[in-house]
Amino acid sequence: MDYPTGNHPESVLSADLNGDGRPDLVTADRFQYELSVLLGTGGGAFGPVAKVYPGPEPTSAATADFNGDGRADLAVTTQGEVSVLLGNGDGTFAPRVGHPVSGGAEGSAAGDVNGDGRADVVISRPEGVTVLLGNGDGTLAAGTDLPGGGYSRGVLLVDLDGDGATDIATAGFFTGTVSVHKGAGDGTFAAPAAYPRAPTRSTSPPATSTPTASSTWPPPTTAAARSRSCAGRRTARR
Ligand SMILES: [Ca+2]
Ligand SMILES: [Ca+2]
Ligand SMILES: [Ca+2]
Repeated sequence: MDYPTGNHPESVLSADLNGDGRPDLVTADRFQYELSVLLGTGGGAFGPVAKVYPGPEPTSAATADFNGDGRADLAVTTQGEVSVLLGNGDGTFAPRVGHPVSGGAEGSAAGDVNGDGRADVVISRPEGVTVLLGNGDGTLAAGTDLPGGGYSRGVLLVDLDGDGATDIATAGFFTGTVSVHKGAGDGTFAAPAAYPRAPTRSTSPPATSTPTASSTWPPPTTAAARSRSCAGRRTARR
């Protein structure tokens, strides 16, 4: 069963937006500049799609209760901002409130990274991640930028080392690595460690901030590489 969304939905999340106990779906439709909200009707089916404006070029959304009213809210990465849309509890949302961030905003995750019981947001950017602590009233404090991630898109908040503090894991789009920022439990994070530990490719982010033809993978085989390969086979025969 297919349900329509807007153009180029880049991500999807599930939450119970209207409190009926049935999971609902939200897609971030990047080039339609909207979210598609589908309320679950039971049995895995969904009602008509509703559109919500989250700001330009939404790429991802995360859900938490950012103002503590028991209703699910959304944090959406848009062009240079994190938009918070407070849920009305019926599947609709109050108008967005934008929180500027430096650089692009790609992936997003919500959780409590400093243990104050208020939901926070962590987003991935082309050159790192940004932590935006929740104020508990639906607003977010100014972001703290952290290095690492390698043009990450995917970002997770999870306690990876079992110390009770939330850590950050990001997937490096260009580096072929997963980066782990271990959390101290107070909203601060250690310098990132990239895995695998001895990457064969550069861990530096690309010089350009947007994907270009040079990011094509796999790279075209060069004449020099073919020559080396042939030389290796000749050596092996001798
Ligand atoms: Ca629901
Ligand atoms: Ca709420
Ligand atoms: Ca918090």
